[in-house]
Amino acid sequence: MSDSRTRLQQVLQDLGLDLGAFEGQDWSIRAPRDGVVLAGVKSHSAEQAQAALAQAHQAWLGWRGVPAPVRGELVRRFGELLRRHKAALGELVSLEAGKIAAEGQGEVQEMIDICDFALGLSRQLHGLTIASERPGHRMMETWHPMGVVGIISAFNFPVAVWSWNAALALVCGNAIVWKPSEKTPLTAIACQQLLRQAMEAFNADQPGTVPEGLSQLLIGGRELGEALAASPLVPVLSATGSTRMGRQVAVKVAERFGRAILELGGNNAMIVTPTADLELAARAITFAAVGTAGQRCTTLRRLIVHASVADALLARLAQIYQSIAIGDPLQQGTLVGPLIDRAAFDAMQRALEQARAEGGQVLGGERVRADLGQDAWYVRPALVQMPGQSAVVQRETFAPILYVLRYGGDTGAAIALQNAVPQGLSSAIFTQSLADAERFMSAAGSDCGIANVNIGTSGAEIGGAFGGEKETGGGRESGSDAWKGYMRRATNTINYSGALPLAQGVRFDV
Ligand code: UN1
Repeated sequence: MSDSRTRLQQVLQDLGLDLGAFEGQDWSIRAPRDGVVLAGVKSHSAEQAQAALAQAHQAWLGWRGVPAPVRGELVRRFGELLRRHKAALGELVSLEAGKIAAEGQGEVQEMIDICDFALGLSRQLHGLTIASERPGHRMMETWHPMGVVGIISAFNFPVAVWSWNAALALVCGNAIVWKPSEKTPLTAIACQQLLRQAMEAFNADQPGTVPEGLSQLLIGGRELGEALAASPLVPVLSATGSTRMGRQVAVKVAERFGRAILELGGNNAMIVTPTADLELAARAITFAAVGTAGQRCTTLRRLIVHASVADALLARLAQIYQSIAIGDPLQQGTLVGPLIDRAAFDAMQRALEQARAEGGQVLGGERVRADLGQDAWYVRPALVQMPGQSAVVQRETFAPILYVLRYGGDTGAAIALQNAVPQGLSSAIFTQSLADAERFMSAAGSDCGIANVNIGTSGAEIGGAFGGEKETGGGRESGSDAWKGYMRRATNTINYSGALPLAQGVRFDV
């Protein structure tokens, strides 16, 4: 296995990137695949953060006046650069976040997809025309840019989640300030530099279109996130991460009546009914539960399976889990790469201990492939049969642990179990029964933002709105009309009648 640092040099060269300005001693970035230190980076100070916000605000004052379809052209150019550099940027994601090659590439594809979506959207930021009750009047809605959009992103989708926010925010006429996870600043630096290249090329063709400082990157710890949450220069703050982080951000942003778009923890379940295609379910469960080493917010964490099919399904899953290829994420054929770091491994072991204490039967979960690096944390994904939905099952542990619960009786019991956790991101049902599928998607069904039928809980396309309810935070990002979260709505009433009739028939004669 080639050394991660050597591969990093190659990737940076392919991307035409220079880490120079960011190199420093504040902290080290490790490659999860072999535990090797990739680089040292320096963090931004509080003063630098304030200066970046002021500069972004200044840039926004110019950008909001650029026609939306012209703003779309910037995002189109960025998407072109991503296409050109997909292989290298995808590999950088694998090096820094430990994702297997296909998922690193997939993440960049997700960026390209959202750029295409945002480009089309730049010509469709429509408002309604509304019938006025008064003669000679017209009512309509206009959508306007908000200002600076802050983006806090997590290590597990180090570039795609930023791009959902960035691409929409930019076509909607906002400036952006990004605070990536401390664990993945290199991919953020790469994206920022590629976006910069797109801006420079655009300005070379059409001078002065993109204001200087429109996109800012803040590298550092939670104090920078707090600065974004507190600043009145940030009317919208989109934050992805733990429920703990989201709770702090939400309160701070609400204190100043800002808008928070929150995408927090998930505790996603799949219901398997007696009529399900079990082979299809087993494959979907495996991708959703062990993909990205269980470190997606949409990872399948709870399997709620009907007692009549549980043994057959579990036998098949145990077989797959035993044979799944775990190892170097950059090696072809690997399906499960490493956990992000030792802390993630320790948290997983603690959860498994608690599960045992609560009566669980654990299969797997142990450390494997220690030969790949002393500080590289690979695990066999764990299948854990639980007697009930006890405390550990109700909590999100960011690791490949699948808790299995059996249900008897009808699908209503399974739906009730599914909804009886604090989180509400993604959910799925495997069934051939139309009635069960419809019930699951109905108002009395799944309480999650995503409710799938015969598909796993993870791997959403960018065209739909992404996000969830309850402790997941309620935010929506990416497709559908999520763009409205990045704009403000003005209601305009225009009177061309020459008279002044009042609404509700009010008489006020002067
Ligand atoms: C996340 O884990 O934060 O649906 C986002 C999915 C991906 C996005 C996950 N498209 O799994």
